[in-house]
Amino acid sequence: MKEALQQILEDAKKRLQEAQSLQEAEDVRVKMLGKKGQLTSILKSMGGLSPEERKELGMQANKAKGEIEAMLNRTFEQLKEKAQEAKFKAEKIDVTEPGKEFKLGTKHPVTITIEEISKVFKSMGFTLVEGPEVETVYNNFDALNAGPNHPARDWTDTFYINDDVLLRTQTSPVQVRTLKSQKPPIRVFAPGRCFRCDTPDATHSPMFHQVEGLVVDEGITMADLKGVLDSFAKQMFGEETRTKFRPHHFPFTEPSAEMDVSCFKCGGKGCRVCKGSGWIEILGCGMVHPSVLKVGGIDTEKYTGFAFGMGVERVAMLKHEIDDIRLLYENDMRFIEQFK
Ligand code: 2NM
Repeated sequence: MKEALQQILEDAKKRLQEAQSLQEAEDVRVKMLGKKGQLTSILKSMGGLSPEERKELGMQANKAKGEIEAMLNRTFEQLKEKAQEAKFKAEKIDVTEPGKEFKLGTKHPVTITIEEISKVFKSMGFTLVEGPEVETVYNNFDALNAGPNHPARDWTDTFYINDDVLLRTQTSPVQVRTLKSQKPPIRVFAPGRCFRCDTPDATHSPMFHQVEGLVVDEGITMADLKGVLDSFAKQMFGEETRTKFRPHHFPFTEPSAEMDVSCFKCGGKGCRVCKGSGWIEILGCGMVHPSVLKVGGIDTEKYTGFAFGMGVERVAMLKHEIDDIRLLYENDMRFIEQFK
């Protein structure tokens, strides 16, 4: 029995020295001191011994148990420390390591252009207004003097939701809403997305952006229109820019005009950007038709107004010499990142 105890003690010592993990140490504890452990079975088998032998062996067994427990505690402590150290080592942070590079996005060229146009009109006292992309046929066409037989209303040119609702083909319905909700003096501009049923090509996209503007007050004339838009052209394309107005037709303005700017690339000599003419068509404009003002309940004896509209993609494409509108919607970062 004594030899057996000695053997258990040595065995425990050896196994605990070899234990690499807390689980291995726990396995040793169970094997030696557990209910079915080796030491326990020795204590159980003492029934057949004489009282003296039992006392002697009991003492020795308890001593061995104490020693094993002490070894176990030490081993547990050491292994816990080791595990803690390994954890710290794995979590160590090198504060001198350079930071991970992260990529900041860039603004889309259409957004940049809207912001540039907006800045100019804000500086002239215009207020930004917005309206829904899903509009009534009335606000998009009827209120703008484009009656039931106007060609722009054709279902092949317009995305109709139903007979009375469509995707706006221009931002003018925002001006209609403004005329109905505000009293003169009115000075607003409306940037936004528009939709037309076009097959995409280098210059057409079924979704595009416009910025339109509207001024209504007493005594507004074509001279105000020309002054504001000439000033816009100079702020947008450079102080040396000249403008010219050509007669045109729009259903919602009378008279109507298109404004050309002298080519900001060649200064008017003729180049690739202006297709050799020295001039670039930039926007449509005119004096708001009295029947449009009347829709807004505005007294046409007292008030007059002018309005204008321009394509944002067209301005962006001219400024940055982009030759295909589809490049703006492909989300190719190599393209987008060029406009910082
Ligand atoms: C253009 C050209 C000319 C325009 C007119 C109006 C309204 F609602 F006041 F009548 N808003 N926008 C207008 C005038 C738009 O875009 C080429």
